[in-house]
Amino acid sequence: MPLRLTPSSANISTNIQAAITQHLLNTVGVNPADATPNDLMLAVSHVARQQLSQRWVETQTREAAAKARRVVYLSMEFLMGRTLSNALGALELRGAAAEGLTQFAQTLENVADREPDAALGNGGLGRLAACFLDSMATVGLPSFGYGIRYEYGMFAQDIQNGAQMEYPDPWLENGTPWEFPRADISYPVHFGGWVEHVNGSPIWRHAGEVAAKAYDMVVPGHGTEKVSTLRLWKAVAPAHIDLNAFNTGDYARAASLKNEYENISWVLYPNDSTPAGRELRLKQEYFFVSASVQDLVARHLREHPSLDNLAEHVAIHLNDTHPAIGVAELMRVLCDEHAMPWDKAWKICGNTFSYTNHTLMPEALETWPVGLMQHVLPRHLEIIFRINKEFLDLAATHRPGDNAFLARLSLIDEQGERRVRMAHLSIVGSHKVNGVSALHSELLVQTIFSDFASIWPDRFTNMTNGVTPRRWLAQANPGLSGLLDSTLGSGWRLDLDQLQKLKAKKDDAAFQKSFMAVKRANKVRLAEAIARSTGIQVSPDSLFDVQVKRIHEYKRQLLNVLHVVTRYQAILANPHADWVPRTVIFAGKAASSYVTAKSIIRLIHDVGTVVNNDPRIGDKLKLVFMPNYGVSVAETIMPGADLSEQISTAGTEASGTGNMKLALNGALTIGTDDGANIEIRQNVGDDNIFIFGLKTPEVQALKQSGYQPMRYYENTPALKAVLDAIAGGQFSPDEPGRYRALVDTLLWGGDHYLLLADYASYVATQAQVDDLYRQPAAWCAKAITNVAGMGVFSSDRTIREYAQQIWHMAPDAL
Ligand code: 4GP
Repeated sequence: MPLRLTPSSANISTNIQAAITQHLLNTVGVNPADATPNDLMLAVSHVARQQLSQRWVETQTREAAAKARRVVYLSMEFLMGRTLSNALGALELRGAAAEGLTQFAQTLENVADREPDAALGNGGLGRLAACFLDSMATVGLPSFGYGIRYEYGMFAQDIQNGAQMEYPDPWLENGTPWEFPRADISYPVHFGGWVEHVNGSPIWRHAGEVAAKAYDMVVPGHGTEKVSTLRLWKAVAPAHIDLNAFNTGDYARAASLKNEYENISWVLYPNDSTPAGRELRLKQEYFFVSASVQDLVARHLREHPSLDNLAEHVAIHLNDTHPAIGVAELMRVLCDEHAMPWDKAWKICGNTFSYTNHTLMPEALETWPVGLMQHVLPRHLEIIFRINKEFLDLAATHRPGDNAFLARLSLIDEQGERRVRMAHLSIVGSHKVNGVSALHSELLVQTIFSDFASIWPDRFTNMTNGVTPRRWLAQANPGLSGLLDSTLGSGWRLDLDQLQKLKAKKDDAAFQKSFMAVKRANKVRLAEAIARSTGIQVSPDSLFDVQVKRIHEYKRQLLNVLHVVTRYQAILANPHADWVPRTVIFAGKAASSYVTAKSIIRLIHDVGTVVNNDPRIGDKLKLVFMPNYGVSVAETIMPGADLSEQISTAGTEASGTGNMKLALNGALTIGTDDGANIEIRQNVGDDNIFIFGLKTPEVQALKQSGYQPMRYYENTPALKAVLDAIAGGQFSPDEPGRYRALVDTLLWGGDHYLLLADYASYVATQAQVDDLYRQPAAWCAKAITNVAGMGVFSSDRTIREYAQQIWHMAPDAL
């Protein structure tokens, strides 16, 4: 029976002002007449929270009664961003809230801006997890996301003298109205010690224990009353830990002991980080996985008499290898704690787990030293050894006598310090393994996982990424959303394929006019944001050329800079030519320990300082770097972009999702044939995208034939001039040698990502971009065609594919 506890959102919407006033008085504790924007943010959040809380209770009640099959999505990262606008959108209260706030002389935008981002992720992987939660709730998939309630999320980036500085991100400092602490849901998680075998039964004599406490965030579905749950675990020292120290009056010792335990959920690790603190990272992984497995087992046992049918009721998904220890943990729980025979437990495991790989970068493939694992998780190491033995016995039957094959497949890397390969554990423990774009999935089975694919060809599959149109179009781009609503109706929010119908409008002059007016307004908004965050004035009449993503050599922000300098030199050489004014916009964080990436950020600033202040250039070229890239900054950038830079070396970007967000908001892509760019090209048509550079097989062939970057330098005068200018200190006159090493590395064997090989093709393609931009109607038709072709990139489509092909669940079943 559906529960209805307080007025529905329909009632609230008619009287939201009263509800806000009530929460100001009763929850926030301020006089409505004195309410600040922050108070109002809290009050409106509580109005929404109340509604969502009811939906949460209803959904949970229904799912428990139906003993629903659920998906459990394990992820170290959930890059949620802000919640308020999305929640109001899901409750269809955005208009009412905006209206209600006028009584307090505030706009919804200004109020929503007070909420800090929940930046519990590094980049694409974490944001994908957030889009997936939105889609799981929206398509009605019984689901739980599980992660860590980091006290400090992704570091905040500031720029000082052109250099990145990192600051802590205390997003919980003032509390958050969006979490529901579940005081009763707490599990012990153990570490260390040794294993005793008593009468053949293993007993883990652990040395330490920490409590995992649950904090829930409600994830609202759109167009449905269903919600999903993101359950985040906080590490808390067990009560007995500090008791002794307290009793003897040694408060400092008590506090430090407490810290030792609680630092497990203290801070999100930036990826690409150094080995320092790696033990803590392993503990984080096990901490949240163990708590989540205990939680799902407890839930299962509330609804079923035993764990025998676990695989029929739970699908556990590993978002990359970070939660891979879950395979060993479930085995431990089933065998050691529930006395299940190994073979039976192993079968359940295989039917329960599935795994997504997000990157081919070798340095991102996690391995843990056997010694460290022995120290932190001795019982799990034993289990991993047994899994490995049985797996290698099986593998040997495929290629008898081929020891090299077995060494490559082994869960233990025996070269040098012995290490546990978490990707191998994930593959062996799962029934399905997927990549995140067609190309990436193909490369997985051709390269790093080819040996596994030779044993289990059917285990490998593709699930091309997607993004939620609710956040990335409806919320981020109200102008375009309004235009789509009046042209197509509002159904695209839940059925993005409806955008196809826009194709018929691509040459319609009136529609083009409206479309361009929306883009122009978004560019004005973006220009204002740029001025606020950088102090630099840019013209909304210039072409907004955008590259926003983590800073990484393979993503080739440096190639973009080479083009900017090329253009700068060309304008100086030919100032009266018909230049299309351009504003090149970068944003992104570099891992704090990633020296080259930080040097690239500095170079962007140094080049910008010279170019932006050169009176001979004026508005013809501007270069800006927006600091502290995150979900909220992205929501302002995506709608204002004309050109989307997706220029990774072919074969290196697993998928990309920024490419989808930008095209969905009407930017044209300049990109390589890489990741999901290929599928974007297929969906928008070759004529509506700028593809340049070497293709994946050409990259492989060039590398094999002995790539010589120096030849490109010597044979391409423009390239030589650019590299000489950078290396010679033209952009760093205060320290002329600042970029010498960066350039020398490119020239002398360090151009691993083939910037020099792709340079000429890139620059020539940028000229085609200019040519098209000179023809506004032709440009606009292509931009509209891009939006029209993006239906397939909704994360609803992706989630339905996961549900059908991997998790074996029917969306909307309840
Ligand atoms: C990213 C990939 O680099 C990106 O291509 C992909 O779109 C995204 O995952 C989601 O699948 N990887 C990461 C990471 O963010 O930390 O490995």
